[in-house]
Amino acid sequence: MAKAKEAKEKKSKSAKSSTKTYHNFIGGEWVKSSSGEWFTNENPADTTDIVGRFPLSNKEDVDLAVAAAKDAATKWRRTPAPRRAELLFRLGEILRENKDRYTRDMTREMGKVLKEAGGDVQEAIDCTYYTAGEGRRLHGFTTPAEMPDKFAMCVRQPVGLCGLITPFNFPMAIPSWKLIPALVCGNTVVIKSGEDVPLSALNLVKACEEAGIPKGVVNLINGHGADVGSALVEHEDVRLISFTGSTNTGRIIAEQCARDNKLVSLEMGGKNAIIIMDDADLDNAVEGSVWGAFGTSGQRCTASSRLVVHKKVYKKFVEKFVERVKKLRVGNGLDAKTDVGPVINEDAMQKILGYIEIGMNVDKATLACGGNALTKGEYKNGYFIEPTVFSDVAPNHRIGQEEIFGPVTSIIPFNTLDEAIDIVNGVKYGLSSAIYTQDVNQSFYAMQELYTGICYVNSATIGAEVHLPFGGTKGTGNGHREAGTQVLDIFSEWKSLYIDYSGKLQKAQIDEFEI
Ligand code: UN1
Repeated sequence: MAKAKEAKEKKSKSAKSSTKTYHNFIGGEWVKSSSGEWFTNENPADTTDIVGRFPLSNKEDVDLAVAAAKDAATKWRRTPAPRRAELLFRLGEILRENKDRYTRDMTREMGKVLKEAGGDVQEAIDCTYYTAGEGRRLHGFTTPAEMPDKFAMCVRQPVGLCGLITPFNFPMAIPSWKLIPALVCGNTVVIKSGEDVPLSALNLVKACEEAGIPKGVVNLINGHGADVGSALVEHEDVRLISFTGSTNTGRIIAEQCARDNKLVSLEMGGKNAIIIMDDADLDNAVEGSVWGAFGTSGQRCTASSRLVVHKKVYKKFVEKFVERVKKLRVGNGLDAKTDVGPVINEDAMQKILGYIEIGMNVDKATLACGGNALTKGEYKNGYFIEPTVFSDVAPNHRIGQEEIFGPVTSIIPFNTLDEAIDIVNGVKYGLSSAIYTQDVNQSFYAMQELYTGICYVNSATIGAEVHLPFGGTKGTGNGHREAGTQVLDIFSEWKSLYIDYSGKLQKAQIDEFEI
């Protein structure tokens, strides 16, 4: 793993002088890193295609960004929320106008096919419009006080300076899920985006600048998690860390935040499953399973990495599914004919191939199709893996338990709905689940019993919309939800207000009131 990183850094130093150069955004200025070093952003479908070079930042840069966010905090907090929201609506317009350009940039740096990259940008647009509307709501509540001539109410206040750490798989949508609610609530932010996809977050931040969001309110630092991410997490002026990424990193962040008494919201792994009942519309279930398992090359926290299939339709389903998967076209996401793009980098490729190895040689499941890296011809400069299906997987197999985050899915047979529910729930994660059935009783029973943050009926485990809460149970998170109005509970804190207009001392819980 370290080797791949080293190679990448070496390459960055030798990047051609014609390579486009991008900067950090600190206090409203586009600046290089204090080290003066750079890293390159490559197209994972063709690593000879260099998207650009970005500042390789360190703690010093984080300190500057945090100082800028701190300076901007009071003015931004005191800006009326509807005024803050006006800027966010303007941001939504800019994102909409530039959607095609952002989409291409994203496919080039991340690899997902153009249609999906367009969906990712669209999700950022949806999130921006939806959450900007909160500028005229941010509802609190009033409630009666227990004393006469006394008023009680509750309002939201910003938490303060937020560090936002985002992953590679949704390069614009996930930064927007954190940034927009943080801003509408009146916080200032420092973003550390995924180092494999720095351009999409930069496009979002540039659009914030164009929308007129004041200097210092939004700051962006590029670089590696070990340098920039941890400096942000450890900085004493950062009040909240919002993180999406791996469970291991999330745990380290949570431990650090606990020591420093920081707020922290975590969105981590998943091992999502679709149940396919014997009465399901099989063709529909096959289409949904292909989309859920291989969309974004399986690199979604919500990917359908287990297909739990009723024994009565098992053979038929496996046949139809494998036939359909074999037809998927793997290739460069910029080619409109491609169904499945590359995976993000060499480390990811090795990890996924490692799991395929485990599936074959440790779990001894049946490799129903795929299983190979694609390394020749059009694939030779990218990170491509064949869409891979394992059948006859047991619920406790490693490939049935651990998050693979790649184009690999496992088919597990079952006999009864209760058994299927136990299989779905029998992993350490709890993000998303789904059931295909025509039976209303079975679907409601499953919705009740599946212990996940998101549950679908007659569609795959992916496809969450921005106005519903997003997040998971158990090892997926720490109880928070992004999106919806629920995200406001991450980026604001409640303040209870009591106003006594009786003109005398009244003691709650002590004074008696004569009726
Ligand atoms: C993720 O899975 O990493 O629900 C985010 C979906 C998208 C967001 C996914 N709207 O599939």
